[in-house]
Amino acid sequence: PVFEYAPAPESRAVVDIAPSYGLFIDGEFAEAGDGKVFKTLSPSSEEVLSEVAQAGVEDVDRAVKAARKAFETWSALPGSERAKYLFRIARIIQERSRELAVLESLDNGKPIRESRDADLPLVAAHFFYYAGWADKLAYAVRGRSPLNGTSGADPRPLGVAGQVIPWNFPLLMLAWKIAPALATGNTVVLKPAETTPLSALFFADICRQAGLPKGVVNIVTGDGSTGAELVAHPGIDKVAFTGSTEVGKAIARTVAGTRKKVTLELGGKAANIVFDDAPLDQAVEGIVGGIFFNQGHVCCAGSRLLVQESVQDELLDALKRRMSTLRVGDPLDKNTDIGAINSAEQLARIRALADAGEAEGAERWAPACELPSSGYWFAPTLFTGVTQAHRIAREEIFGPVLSVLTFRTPEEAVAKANNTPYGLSAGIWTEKGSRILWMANKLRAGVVWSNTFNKFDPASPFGGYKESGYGREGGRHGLEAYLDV
Ligand code: TXE
Repeated sequence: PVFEYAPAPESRAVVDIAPSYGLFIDGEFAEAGDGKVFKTLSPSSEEVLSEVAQAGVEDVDRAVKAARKAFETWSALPGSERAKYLFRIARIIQERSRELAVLESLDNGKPIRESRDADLPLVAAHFFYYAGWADKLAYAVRGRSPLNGTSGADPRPLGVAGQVIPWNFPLLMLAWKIAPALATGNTVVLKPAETTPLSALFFADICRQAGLPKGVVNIVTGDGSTGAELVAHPGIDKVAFTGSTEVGKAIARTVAGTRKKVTLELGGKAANIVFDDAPLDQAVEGIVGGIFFNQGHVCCAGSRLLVQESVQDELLDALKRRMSTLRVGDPLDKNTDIGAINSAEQLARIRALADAGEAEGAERWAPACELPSSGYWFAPTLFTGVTQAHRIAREEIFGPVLSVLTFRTPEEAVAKANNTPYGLSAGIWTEKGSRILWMANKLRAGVVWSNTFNKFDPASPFGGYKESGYGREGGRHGLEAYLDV
């Protein structure tokens, strides 16, 4: 039976979305040079939220030049002064967090509970965390030679960072990119994804509210062509990208012949590995959060469940019971667990891969749930009888679809978990501490969680092995991506 509940909608009136937005260049909002615009929709209703400027090559050039000019003064500020701006931005984000959470849920489709309780607190936390680094860099990174006490290392900003971000965590990915870049004295031109441009434009307004000097942050909205222009611009010193592996490879090719430094955070196909001694109720929560959080639009999502054969039946029964209580629907409803799929294109990708799973012989299961009639939706879905040859075991689905495989021994679990071109994250569920240490050492993944999943902290480095990209964001390691020493 469909789960019954009383809707509890968050007020949409807390956010005032203008009918149109320009590009944010040199501290001002301006139309694109050629006047081009595109529409951004709410994926839960298909309603047009606003019209946004599509930046062309000349707009990108203006933004890069503004960032270059601002770099001269911004990089020369004492770290303690840069920190003040970052602290101010962090506090304004906290003050405006309800408005920003509603905006993010409208433009992205994610449940308000997640944007309110996960995205926004983490966005503020990133700005606070990197604000704290801004005045400590010299002491933390500079080292004096023990031989003569005079020679040493001096950390310097790279210059102008061109940053391209995806649509799954629009404001959080912006924070991951902008906070460390500014703390280290770089200036920024950032391009948000074409389906979720609004929170970056609200962030531009926050920069003005914080009195951030003009040109330090520039936002150019547009599609992949704008991203490609930005990455190729000769005035950029550093490229930071989060998105698909395919585009990441194209960007690596573009910058290969230049002096630009680059960090790439790309796709994933994480294994969530459950042993028969694991606390099963806790594991079920971790599996559900691991794959259904943010509709599965998560690069480190636990999209492959590896379960020890002896506990398979018990675990899958409990998992199905739990999945039957998940509420799919209005992102602004505080009861909602799974919101809308971000775009028609992404929905088509998820459907195609799920259909391939069935065609290749895996068994498909989804709880009874009523999906809204307009907007883009996909029910939480489980595939059992999956083999390593199946596409749903190999390819990133980036949706609420879990593929279940089994194993007998820890060695087999490691071999299967590592049998993927990706290497972003993994999860281990067991009561045995020695096994956690042994497994964590063997797993080729940038992040390994044990007896938990999808836990984030601005102090922890995040990034991938293999085709999940290179470089780390977050923590002290995240500073290195923006510094020459
Ligand atoms: O990604 P794109 P898409 C994966 C996920 C998803 C698939 C496709 O599997 O199903 O990618 O999603 C900009 N030069 N991830 O098509 O195209 C684009 O405008 C420079 C995983 O949305 O990579 C957007 O701002 N930039 C991922 C950003 O790149 C370009 C998150 C991401 O879009 C460009 C998103 C180009 N040539 C998707 N082409 C993760 N790691 O979390 C596009 N862009």
